[in-house]
Amino acid sequence: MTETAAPGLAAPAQTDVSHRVSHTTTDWWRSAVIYQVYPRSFADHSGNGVGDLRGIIDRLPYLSDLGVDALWLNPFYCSPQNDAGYDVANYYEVDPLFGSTRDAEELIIRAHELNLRVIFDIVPNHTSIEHAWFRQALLTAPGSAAWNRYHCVRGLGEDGSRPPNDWRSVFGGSGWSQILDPDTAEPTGWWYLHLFDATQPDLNWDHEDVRAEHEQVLKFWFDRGVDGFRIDVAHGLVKSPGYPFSGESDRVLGVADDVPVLPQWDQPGVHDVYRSWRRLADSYDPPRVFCGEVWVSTPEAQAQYLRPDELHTAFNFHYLKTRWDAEHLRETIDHSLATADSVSAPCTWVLSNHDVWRHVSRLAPENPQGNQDLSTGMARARAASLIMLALPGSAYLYQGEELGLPEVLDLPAQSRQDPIFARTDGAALGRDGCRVPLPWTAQPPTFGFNSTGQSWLPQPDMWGELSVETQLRDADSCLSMYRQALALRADESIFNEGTLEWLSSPVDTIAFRRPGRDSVIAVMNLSDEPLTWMAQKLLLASSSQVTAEPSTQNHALGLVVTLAPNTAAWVRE
Ligand code: TEU
Repeated sequence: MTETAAPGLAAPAQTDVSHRVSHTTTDWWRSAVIYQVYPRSFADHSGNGVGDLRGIIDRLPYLSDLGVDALWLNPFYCSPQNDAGYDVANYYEVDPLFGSTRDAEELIIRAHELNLRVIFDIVPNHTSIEHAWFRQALLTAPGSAAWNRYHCVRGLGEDGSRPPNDWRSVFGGSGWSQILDPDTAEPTGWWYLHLFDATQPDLNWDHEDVRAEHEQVLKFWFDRGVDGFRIDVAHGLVKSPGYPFSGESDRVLGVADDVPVLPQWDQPGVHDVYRSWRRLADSYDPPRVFCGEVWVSTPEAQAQYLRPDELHTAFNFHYLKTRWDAEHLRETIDHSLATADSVSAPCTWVLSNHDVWRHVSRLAPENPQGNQDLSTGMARARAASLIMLALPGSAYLYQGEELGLPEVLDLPAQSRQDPIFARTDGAALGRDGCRVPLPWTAQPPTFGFNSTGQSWLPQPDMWGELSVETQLRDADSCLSMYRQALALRADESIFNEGTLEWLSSPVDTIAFRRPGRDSVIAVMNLSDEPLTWMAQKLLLASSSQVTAEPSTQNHALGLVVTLAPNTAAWVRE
């Protein structure tokens, strides 16, 4: 296949796919690096201002050259886009905003040609209000059979004018909306549950239609070659019977918060669903895989979803939430590895995604003027990512983190589309700041995102210096670090094996060895002082703020590696 250069980019170097986890490795998911593509902001082939599937196809060579093993695409199915596609109206059709079903099938084929696996997204907790099931229910009296696929419950009070209980929406406000009479538009005293936006009615997973239909959706895309699914809100499908009050406070759940134990989440019945889905995935050759979005209170609770007859992996949000603190980081890594190991599952590591502040900004301290110190944030993010890629298990990269993109905090209110912003009347900014379209070239106003100059969210001026084009030319860029780390990770078999051994290191630093034929040591300096480390060879540094000089002593390890504050390195002893 001749590789064409993506618009605005030089033709990529001949892609060497030999080093990647081979396509025939059925347990590729145990150590893969999976790149999250947020289709609406990745690349816009059609020029309508929103990214699309052909934009992803155009840039598959970029992803292959980056060195990732697989892609995860956020939803692109038919949807009114009230929650950026997480309000699905029809799984069997690609929304025209993103292209066609044929484009999706071609994307899978072209990715496989580059030995990239493809994971789609499934959203089983709820549908869109425009899904055929909900539209059918709206035409019938509340409480009738058509409503049984959802949570349709009589309200409290004589006239049912109060919600059935105190369950909240993750996006703010009540988790219930009252059903109106289809003819008179009068309140009926019946309510439907929506743990997210009011346009995302929760499905009733006790209903056989709901279970059967979702397995049909899995088969439809498995049969078209997709290698697996990321499961949205995997912890939410089954609700506690009788809708007991939860005592939940009225606040928007943020990523920094500890996830409370509530009756609407993480119920035991959910595991039957995934045991059935696992049987279906295992019936394919090669077997298909699942990664669950499981926002639960502890790693132990998450491990229940990773038993050998359930999901293969789940996002390790406990690692994502770790503070810039050596002891907390060490504890979280050990805790994560131990709980995943308790069910023979691999650990996953993730620092950013489409729901949380980008980690350049999350790790940026405030400067004396009270603003974000993005320079330190970038240094810390590069170091944290280098350490993440040295950990045993699989890692998820969110599009643009390889460019060191920060959270965009000053988007104009009128451009924001996250329902969290609207439902909280702007009290919570929501998630648009981590969803700004990517910069491919240094040319404003859309920096190579498309050629028409419009994008669904405005891109900041700094996108030019952070663009792919700019960073490909800079050996010390963030992008260059990711490319080198992924190439080394693929070539050094030790990263696919075993666990890690902590090494003693000064306070506010961490160091661990990945044992193997030629063991590698990963070191990170979270302190405010330089750290020196003796080594034979400096394999990779998080930035040029890590230097190496021959030792003047006749030390067995001939190299003195000096790590400035907020840097990391891979070395060989
Ligand atoms: O997110 C589920 C979810 O719980 C997150 O919203 C998380 O709790 C919160 O954002 C942390 O700050 C999934 C999708 O990732 C998200 O984009 C969707 O909006 C949501 O489900 C509804 O489908």
